[in-house]
Amino acid sequence: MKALLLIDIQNGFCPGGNLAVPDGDAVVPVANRLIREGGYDVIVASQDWHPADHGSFASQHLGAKAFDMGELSGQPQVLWPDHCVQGTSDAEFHPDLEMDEVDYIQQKGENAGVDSYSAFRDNDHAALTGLAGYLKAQLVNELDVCGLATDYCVKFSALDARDMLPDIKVRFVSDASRGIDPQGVKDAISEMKARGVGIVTSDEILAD
Ligand code: VGL
Ligand code: ZN
Repeated sequence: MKALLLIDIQNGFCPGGNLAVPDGDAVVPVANRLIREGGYDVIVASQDWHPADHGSFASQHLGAKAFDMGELSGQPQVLWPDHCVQGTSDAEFHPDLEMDEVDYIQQKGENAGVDSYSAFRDNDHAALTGLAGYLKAQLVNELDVCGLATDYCVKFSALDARDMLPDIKVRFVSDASRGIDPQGVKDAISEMKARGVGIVTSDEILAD
């Protein structure tokens, strides 16, 4: 069974959003083509879904400003602008993303005390989201990962898929993803490659 994992294609990470990724909305038409024509049996979308007082927000740290380094749950933490707060339009999926074909939505980042870049588990690895169990139950053996942002949630989700589902073939779809920092994207791609994640384009997938 082939699955597509769409990471955080939400207003907050697109132009006009609170944590806009450069060119973030460019992933939407590519994701839609994969949804329609990619031949997937299972389609999952993750949704960054923070309480208003989430500890990853710079606003929750005295004297901090967005993009400073801080600490959360005993780990170094980039302090973000308030983003993807539950129930706000910032947290909604991009309006053009074709959600009709999405089988499962995995929300994450609800615990104010820890961040969750990965759609599989919190950054401290203490709590699982349930996504690994869902994919196993669906007998998924191939997983393509894409979305926003390459250097954070996409990378951590792809690496956790490798760690937590070692029998699944995992690929990163480069043109269906955008990152926050250009060097961060390069490093993320090297790290994913080194950990056994394949790198593909949507054209390669659609040509199969
Ligand atoms: C993300 C930073 C904070 C992401 C989420 O989706 O990549 N990045 N929260
Ligand atoms: Zn977040």
